[in-house]
Amino acid sequence: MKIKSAAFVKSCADRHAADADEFAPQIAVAGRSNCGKSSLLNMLMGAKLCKTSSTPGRTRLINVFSVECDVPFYFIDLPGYGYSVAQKSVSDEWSERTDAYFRRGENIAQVLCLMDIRRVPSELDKTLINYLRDLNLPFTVVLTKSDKLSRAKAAKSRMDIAAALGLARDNLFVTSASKNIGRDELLDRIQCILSV
Ligand SMILES: Nc1nc2c(ncn2[C@@H]2O[C@H](COP(=O)(O)OP(=O)(O)OP(=O)(O)O)[C@@H](O)[C@H]2O)c(=O)[nH]1
Ligand SMILES: [Mg+2]
Repeated sequence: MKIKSAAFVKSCADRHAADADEFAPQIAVAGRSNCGKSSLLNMLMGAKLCKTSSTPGRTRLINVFSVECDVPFYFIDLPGYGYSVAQKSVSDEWSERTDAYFRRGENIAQVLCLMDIRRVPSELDKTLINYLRDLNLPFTVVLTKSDKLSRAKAAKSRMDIAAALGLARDNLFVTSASKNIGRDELLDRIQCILSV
């Protein structure tokens, strides 16, 4: 799939998270803070539209982007979870906002669950996956930062993470935003999802 253009639409703050509902269909991006959500979106959209940062917790709002292509859709950049156990209020805030978002999620065509390929899935990662299963929301796991590992190590990590999550290996996409790896495969997958 070729993206013709992409643009920032709006940021939705806490109490106005429902403002995201009017956009359809949506491909939402979720994952731990700092796992590379905003960077992956920039790679997919071919433009630096999302703010990225080495400081975890950069994205604190629900950000909406419109994508022009054969099957136009919206990317939703969600705030990351679990960046500090000490800041409980922040994670509570995350759950409240995203929980409300997912529960209303009739326009969600797919949730991309991003995970750093170098990390064993955390309890929060597993919670997210089980939570999406419970809500019957379709998801795809996207492994990020594959440039940090050799090809062999990346392949092994993909297998281990798939096993830890109880998923088939084919359901996990390997990507690198800094090396532009996995872009075409993931965009084709998104096109398939949107075309059904
Ligand atoms: N080497 C490498 N670094 C990456 C890659 N993707 C993201 N990063 C780095 O990881 C850090 C976090 O990236 P972001 O895209 O801001 O992560 P995020 O998940 O949006 O973070 P929050 O908004 O805080 O939840 C930044 O320093 C990025 O440069 C990648 O593919 N390879
Ligand atoms: Mg971000």
